[in-house]
Amino acid sequence: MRNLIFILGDQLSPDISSLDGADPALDGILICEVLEEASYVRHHKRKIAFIFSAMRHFGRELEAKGFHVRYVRLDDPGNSGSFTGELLRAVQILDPERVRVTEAGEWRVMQMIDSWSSRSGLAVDVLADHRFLCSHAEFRAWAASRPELRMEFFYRDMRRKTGLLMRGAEPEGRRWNYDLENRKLASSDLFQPRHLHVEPDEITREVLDLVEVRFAGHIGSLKNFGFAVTRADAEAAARLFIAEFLPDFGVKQDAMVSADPFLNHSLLSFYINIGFLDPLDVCRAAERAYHEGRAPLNSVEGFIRQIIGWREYMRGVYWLRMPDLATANFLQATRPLPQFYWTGKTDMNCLAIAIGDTIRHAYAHHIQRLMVTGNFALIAGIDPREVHQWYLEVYADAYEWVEMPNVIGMSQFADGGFLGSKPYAASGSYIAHMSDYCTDCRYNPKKKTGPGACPFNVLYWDFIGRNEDKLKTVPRLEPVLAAWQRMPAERQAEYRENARVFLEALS
Ligand code: FAD
Ligand code: DLZ
Ligand code: SF4
Repeated sequence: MRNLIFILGDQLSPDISSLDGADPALDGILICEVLEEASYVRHHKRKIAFIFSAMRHFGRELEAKGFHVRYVRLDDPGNSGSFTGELLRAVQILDPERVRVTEAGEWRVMQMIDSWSSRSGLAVDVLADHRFLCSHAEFRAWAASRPELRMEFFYRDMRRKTGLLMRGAEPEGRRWNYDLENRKLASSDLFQPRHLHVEPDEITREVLDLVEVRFAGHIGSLKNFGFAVTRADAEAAARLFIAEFLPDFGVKQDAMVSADPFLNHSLLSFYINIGFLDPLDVCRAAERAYHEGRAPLNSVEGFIRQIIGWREYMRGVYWLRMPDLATANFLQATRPLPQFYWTGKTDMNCLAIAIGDTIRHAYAHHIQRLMVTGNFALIAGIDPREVHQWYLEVYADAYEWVEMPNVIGMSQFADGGFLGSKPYAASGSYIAHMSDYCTDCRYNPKKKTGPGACPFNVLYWDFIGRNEDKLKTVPRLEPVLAAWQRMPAERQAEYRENARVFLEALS
């Protein structure tokens, strides 16, 4: 065998760089389900089932192309349980001349890959991951050329680089960003189309049985599992999104509705992150919808920005800042994650719904992640490491390279503002304005302190007061800090005391 090509569970694309120039007559493939990956954090059951089934289907796809695929199942006798162990076993059995692998998304796995050559005695070719628009070197150079990083400027460069929504050197419509038009409220809509649900086939059913038994203690349930586990079905999900949901994606993107966990979000992050969908192809399809009059500019621009802007920016920041990002704790938050994050059992209705959706679907949309579960953890002073671990476990699209900068940086401000220009802290009035959650809550979002006051109100001002010195470095918080400083001392003390009592009860 010439090359042993190791394909990791989030590299399930025929265009992955490790397969460039691969020849079924000369090269073999290794794909393996290993306990270490499934248990280094206790992933949601749906996440493990999705990844294993997707891996099994992809293995079949490569076999159909004539490749020799060494596919190691979790329960195969002799499975060593780790990537490195499986590589060494495969090398012994298949006797390749070299090993090829596309760089891992996660720092943790790259550390393993770096040891493979010395451990196997073979040359290991580690190839860049061309699914991303911006290479590590390009991002480093971009970051080095400016005093502070801001996604908006990075995004504009990605627009120029791809030509997406560009008219020559000018952005389509003469504006780069249409977010101002996108902050609308939404309500439950009986005529809302449904997102794709794929009935499990035999391969998926077998995986569901395995996960039910082997990961019984992990969060979530496998009931009504309907993820796409093949590229073809993921492409169908993308087409459905563009036809049915993209037109109103923009206006609904910041809304939260109790009866609709998905609204007009794409639910494509699972498939993009695992390699089933190419991010640029999805953006080009959205751009076509705009040019053909099937979706308005505010929606298409907003959607494209999330992918070529935020997604690429997060990956860039992750690799720029690792390994220090993992332990960043600018606000020195130390409180343990409340138990209700694992059950959804809390009388704060917004959290009960966002966490309930998460447990049911291994999914919550961006505003729930940022402004409900993330916001609460931030203002309650939860240890960012614990928050990070929760997000990595519970979402089916979570891989450290994208989850960690979103959590540690954007949501918990633990990087001190390296990635974003302000902490996403908000009181109950934000949630009351953007959602229908408060109408069924035992707390009152208008009440600031005292019995029945929304805990977000109390915690918000406690957060500002508690972190006053550290937040002085954040220009966008100047008006909020000024409001805190103008507040009479008794009022400040009331917020602090209410928060103390609430947090004590929490722990
Ligand atoms: P849509 O709303 O339809 O957005 C379209 C696409 O844009 C997404 O599929 C995704 O690929 C991309 N995108 C949007 N926002 C971001 C972002 N901030 N960072 C990276 N990509 C983005 N995304 C993950 O893929 N994995 C994670 O583990 C993850 N953890 C997050 C944790 C927190 C605290 C926050 C605030 C955000 C996190 N995100 C994560 C980003 C975002 O919430 C999800 O990408 C999005 O909710 C996925 O659902 P969707 O496909 O319906 O997205
Ligand atoms: C998330 C995950 C899980 C649960 N299991 C596996 C697995 O058994 N085998 C595998 O190749 N990949 C798995 N993954 C995805 C990997 O964790 C992911 O490829 C790396 O984190 C990328 O750095
Ligand atoms: Fe959440 Fe406060 Fe609204 Fe209740 S009142 S749902 S706790 S924001």
